[in-house]
Amino acid sequence: MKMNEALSIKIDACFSPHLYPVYKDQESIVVIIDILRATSAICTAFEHGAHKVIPVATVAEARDYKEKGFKVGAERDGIMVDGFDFGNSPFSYMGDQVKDQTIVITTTNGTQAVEAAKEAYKVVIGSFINITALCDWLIAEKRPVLLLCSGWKNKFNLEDALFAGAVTEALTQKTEQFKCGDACLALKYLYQMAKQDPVKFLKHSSHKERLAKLNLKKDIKYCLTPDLSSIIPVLENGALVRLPVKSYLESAS
Ligand code: 3SL
Repeated sequence: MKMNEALSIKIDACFSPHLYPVYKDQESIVVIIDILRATSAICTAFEHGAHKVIPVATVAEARDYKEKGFKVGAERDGIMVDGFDFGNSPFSYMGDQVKDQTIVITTTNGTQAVEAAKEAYKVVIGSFINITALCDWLIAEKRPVLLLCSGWKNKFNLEDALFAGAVTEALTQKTEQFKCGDACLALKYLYQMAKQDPVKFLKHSSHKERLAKLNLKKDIKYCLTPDLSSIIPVLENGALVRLPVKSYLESAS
């Protein structure tokens, strides 16, 4: 399906993987969002040369991969699970650790969202780190978009909502082709209140406080930094790979 007229392409936001069945359809590109920190970590791994990232929902699946010799990241409740190679800090997914590697990852919320949406028309990974490349590509695709917030244990969270609002604002500012559902319209207004100082806006958010207690302020700052990468990870046959540069450039032109 390709659509061209103004305000003809649907964009909406879903506040948690639990709500995904209510929003899902056969047409939409689903953008997985877990700003603190899974989708930021995944984008970082690709920016630092990772070949593939295999997202899995359970620690048991992650362990199976570990036993087969893969490098595996596993996080639950913000903490690295014992016996794995990485937790969920984007700073672990840098340099030689990830270059040219296939990495497996399981996290409390982000990889659950990927699991929920895996049958969608297309699943891509969004973070502030790749926001401009992602938005430019979404505009060029001319497809309905569903912004799937991973939330926290199926509840709403502020940082994923903020990013969904930022994407909605960028898409609706750059083109008139998108018609917003109420959820993403609400998040666009939220982002407009927050955008002068997103870090301050998130000051009392539950997950920011949770990570700050774990001494992860550096991670928070990094995950809110825009445009450190122009790579868009896309799900193909159960693994995240880079969206081919050629198809991105062709659709952008
Ligand atoms: O739930 C997730 O996917 C994580 O991003 C949570 S945490 O940032 O590692 O606590």
